[in-house]
Amino acid sequence: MRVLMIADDRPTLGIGMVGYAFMGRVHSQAWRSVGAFFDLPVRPVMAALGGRSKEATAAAARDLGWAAVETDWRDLIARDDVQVVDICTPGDSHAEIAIAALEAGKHVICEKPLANSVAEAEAMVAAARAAAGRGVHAMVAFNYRRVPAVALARRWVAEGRLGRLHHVRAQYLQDWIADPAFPLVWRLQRERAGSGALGDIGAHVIDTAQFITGELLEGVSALTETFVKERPLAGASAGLSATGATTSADGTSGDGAPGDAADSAAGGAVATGAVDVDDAALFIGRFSGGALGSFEATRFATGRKNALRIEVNGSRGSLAFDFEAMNELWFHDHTLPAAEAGFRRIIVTEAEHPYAAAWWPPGHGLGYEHTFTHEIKDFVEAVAAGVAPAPSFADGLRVQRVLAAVEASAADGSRFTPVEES
Ligand code: SOE
Repeated sequence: MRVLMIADDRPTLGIGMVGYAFMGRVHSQAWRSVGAFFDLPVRPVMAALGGRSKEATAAAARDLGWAAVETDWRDLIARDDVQVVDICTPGDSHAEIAIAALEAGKHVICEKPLANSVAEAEAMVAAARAAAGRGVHAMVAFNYRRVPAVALARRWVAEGRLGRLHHVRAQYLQDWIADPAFPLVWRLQRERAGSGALGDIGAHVIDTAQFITGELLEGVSALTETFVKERPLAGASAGLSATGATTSADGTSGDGAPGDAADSAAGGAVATGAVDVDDAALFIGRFSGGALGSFEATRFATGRKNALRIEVNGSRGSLAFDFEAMNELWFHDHTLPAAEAGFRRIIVTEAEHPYAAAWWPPGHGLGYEHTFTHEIKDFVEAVAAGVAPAPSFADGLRVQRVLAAVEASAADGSRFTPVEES
């Protein structure tokens, strides 16, 4: 039987990924698929997967398509076949891993939020700036920028189709921890995650709003709340939950994504722990161009699964997006006569729409995973061209500063004016 070897003389780009829960799984899908749908100048090679448990990491590497396993991320960074380090771990390890990788001359893509504090983010920006001088680049993974409809929204704002912006109304609504029996996974622990809904999905809301408008939030006023103050401790279990969140033997490496099931012993008394992060954050803000913004990030919006929503109102028109209908963008052209105007639905799957030409014929639609493939494609093209990918660590620090301002405002009760009793 003749075996035809497909010649591929492109340079390779060795990838090493740390973490294999929900983000690790969707990043792996992106690394596996990007070369099949985009004509890249280099060929990504999924060289090694890093995780603490040798057995669980080896199983994940086999399932997700990684060639080798490292049980210490330092060894993964040191590998000669790794030129890129992809950080898919909880936020408390982002700074240490990213700085070490950059100093070792490895390009870095790091999941959001960039860090668990402004100080950590500042150190990461300093390391990224030093590395850039050596041709080593870093990107923070705000994947919703790579939804075709979101990228089209930014394009239309930049083209002036909305005119002067007056309002930005942005929400990120989930409901996966509304059940008090949901365990105290790492996303609900300040030490691991830095904050609750605010840093997890509020970071997306902030970055997406700034990305679409091209303006920066200059000041905020906020409220936060923790609705459930005590939760069962996350038990010890192994295996993939429904959404791919992996819990290792000690139950701590679970991504804490939707579906991380509590596996406490059935029937017996369940140990509990205090929740020290926000369950919901609401804040208002003013953008650098003068627009007013209202924002919401909550994982208690029962009935909303992954509803990242944004509406932008301008003098010449408005647009509206909801990730739960991610292939659609609603646009209102306010320059039309009122009798003909109103929001119309654009199906963002035409070849001239961002990223769409790489996939299916119009109307067939994309999903959550494709936003990561687009993100990885843009990252690889930038690194191969020797230019800084976006969003940069400095962009990630900007979001971190907004997160810190929200927390400071919420902590300062003087900003909240009680309504007088009649
Ligand atoms: C959990 O809220 C989560 O997995 C986030 O961490 C991701 O960033 C978001 O894309 C989906 O929901």
